Amino acid sequence: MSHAKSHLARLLAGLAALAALFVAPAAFAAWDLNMPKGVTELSDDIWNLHMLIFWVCVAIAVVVFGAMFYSIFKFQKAKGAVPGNFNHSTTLEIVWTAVPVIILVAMAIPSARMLVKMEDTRDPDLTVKVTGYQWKWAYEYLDDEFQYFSNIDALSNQIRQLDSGMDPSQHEHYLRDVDEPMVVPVGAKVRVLITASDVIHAWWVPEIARKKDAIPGFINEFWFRVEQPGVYRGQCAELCGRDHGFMPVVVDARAPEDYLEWVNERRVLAGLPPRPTSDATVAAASE
Ligand SMILES: [Cu+2]
Repeated sequence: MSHAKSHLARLLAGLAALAALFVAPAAFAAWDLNMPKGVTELSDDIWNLHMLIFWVCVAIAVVVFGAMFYSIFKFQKAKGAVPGNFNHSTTLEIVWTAVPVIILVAMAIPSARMLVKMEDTRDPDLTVKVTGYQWKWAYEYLDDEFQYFSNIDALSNQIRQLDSGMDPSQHEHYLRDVDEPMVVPVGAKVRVLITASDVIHAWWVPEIARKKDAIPGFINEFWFRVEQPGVYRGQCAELCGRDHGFMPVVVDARAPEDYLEWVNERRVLAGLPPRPTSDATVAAASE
């Protein structure tokens, strides 16, 4: 008896610990049970839409499983329940067709609105052309007439070599760092034109909530607006060849003034004069 009791006590303690994990917000953060929220206007919208649909699904599950388990327990043969002998109910059929249709339409409206917004690349503050190569990215700032390549950083490259004898844990961002990140101003609508020079690649940064194929001979486009300064990391998301795993994407979102400073450094490197400080891009971004 006491043996069974201690088993039960341990089971209850285990369940309590498990429940605590689900309740504590810190545990949520550590477990990353949900989709990350991201740092762009679009990632925020997508997250909100995702939560809306999630709660709709939860509500449906509660109603459906609630009805099912209620019926299972309430109408047991052992409790003397007698099956009905009808085989058709027009009202019921109308209800169980109409209700899902209404729910689906209600879910389609915000989803379609979101899709339209995601594809609306009009009126950007700046346009960057991104080209995928085996195995690096090229960033061409069309408004400022300079371009450069973004390769995996030297340390990651060194560590990844066969028999390098180095430990990846020596590198905080092993295989997730580049020599020259894509730099964008915070708050600006960045339009990206994306293509590839050899095989299909895909530019992907989860926190920016954008992933787009880079296809030779085609130009795809997308846009994003980063709301928080910082460095955001992603990868090529298309199996593009032997070293596919070694073409990280890094976006460095800077304050508009810092971005302008960086642009001017780049322009000088490209043999161009610096931009006038009353620039429209930066003014729009810092509004
Ligand atoms: Cu690639």
